[in-house]
Amino acid sequence: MTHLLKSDSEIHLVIENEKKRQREQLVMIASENYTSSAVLEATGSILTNKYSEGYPGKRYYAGCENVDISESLAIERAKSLFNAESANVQAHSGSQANMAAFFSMCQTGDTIMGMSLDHGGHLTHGSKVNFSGKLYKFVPFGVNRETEALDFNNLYEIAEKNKPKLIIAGFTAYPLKVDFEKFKHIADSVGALLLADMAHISGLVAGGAHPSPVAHADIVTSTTHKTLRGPRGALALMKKNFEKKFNSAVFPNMQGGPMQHSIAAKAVAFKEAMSEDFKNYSFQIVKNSKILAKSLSENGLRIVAGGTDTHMLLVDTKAIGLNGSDAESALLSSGIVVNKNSIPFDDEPPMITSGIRIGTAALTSRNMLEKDMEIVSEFILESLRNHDNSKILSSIKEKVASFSAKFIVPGLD
Ligand code: DSN
Repeated sequence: MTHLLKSDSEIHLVIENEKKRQREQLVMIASENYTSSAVLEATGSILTNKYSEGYPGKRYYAGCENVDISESLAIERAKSLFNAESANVQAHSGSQANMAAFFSMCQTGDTIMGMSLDHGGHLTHGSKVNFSGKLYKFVPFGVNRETEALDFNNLYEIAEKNKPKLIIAGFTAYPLKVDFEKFKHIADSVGALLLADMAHISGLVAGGAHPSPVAHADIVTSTTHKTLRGPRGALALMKKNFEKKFNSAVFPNMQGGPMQHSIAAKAVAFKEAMSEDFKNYSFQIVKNSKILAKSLSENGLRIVAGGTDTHMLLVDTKAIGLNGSDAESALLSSGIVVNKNSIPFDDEPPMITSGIRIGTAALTSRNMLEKDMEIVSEFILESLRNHDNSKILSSIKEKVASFSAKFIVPGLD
C-alpha cells in the first residue's frame, strides 16, 4: 500500500477506512464474505495486465502461455470441486453468467419460469427492470403463503399451464434447503430445461452442507464471492452438451477479454474450497445461522419460513413493530451491517420492506462459533429494541467493536 499512499492518498484513505470498517463492524450481509490473503494476492496481481480473448489454447492474443495454465487450473478445479462435466470461469458477474445461460438455452421471447424478486428471486430471474424481464416472457412463482416455503405442487401447476422453455431454481433470499431433484422432475415432466443459480449457497454445496444441483441442472451458475469465499466474479458448470454454446455466449457474444487476475483468484479459491477446513467452515456457517435464528425467535422476532437450513435468515421485523429500513438503520448505528429485505407477501415497498436478511458466512470466516452468535443475537435484539435511542445505539457500537476485535479478519491479519 506504500505505492498507493504516494500516488493517490485519497484512494489509499478509502481502503484504509474500509479495512477499519470490515474489522470493527459485524458484516452480516448474506451475500458478502472475507476472502483469504492468497485470493487477494492473486486478485491484485500483474495478471490484470494480460489480454487473452478466447479460451485456453485458442486465444486471439499472443503471450497467453501463463494465463492458459491458470485458467485451465480454474476450470479443472471447478469441475472437480463440484463434480461437473464442464465449467466456464470467465463470466465477470453472476448476472452475466445468468445472461450467458439464457443465451445458451433460450431464444428471445421464450417463456422462462423463475422465483419472483419479492419472494426471494434475483433481478436476472425476470424482473421487468432487468434484461431478463425485457428479453424473455417470465412466469413467476413464489412461496406458499402459510409455510413461506417452496410449494412444488403449485410450481408444477404453473409449469404445466405455461410450458416454459426453462425453469430457474435459484434465490437470493430463501433460507431453506432447496430440493433440486424436485425441480428437475418438474422440468422433465413439462419438457423444460433447468438452470440452477446457486450463487448464495455455492460454498455450502462445495463443502457438503447443502445438496448439490449439479447432477440435476443443465447449467448451474454461481457468483464466486459469497459463501464460496472467492474473488468477485462468477462461474458456470454445465452438462457437456452445453459447453460450446455457453462458452460462445460468454465470448464472443457478451464479453471481451477475460479478467485473468480474477480467474487466477477463482482457481485459488476453488483449491481452498477442496480442503477439510472449508468443509468444516461450510457446516459451521449453517450451525451459526440456526443458533442465531433460534435465539432471535425466542426473543420476539419472527423468522420467515420458521428457520434456516443455510447461511441466511429472513427476519420479519414487523413482529416488533419495525419496518426493515428502520431496523437496518438501527443495526448500522450499532455497527451491525445487514440489509432490509422484502419478506414474502410484503405490504411495504422494496425501499422500506417488512424485514431484514441476515447472513452468517462472513462472521464464520472470522472463526465465530455458536456461542459467539448468541452474543451477536443479543447485540441485534438490544439494537432493535432501542432503535430510536442514539445514545444506547452508540454504546452498543462500542461493545460491538471490542467484541469484533477478538476475531481474525481474513485478508487483513
Ligand atoms: N445482490 C446480491 C445479493 O445480495 O443477494 C445478489 O446479486
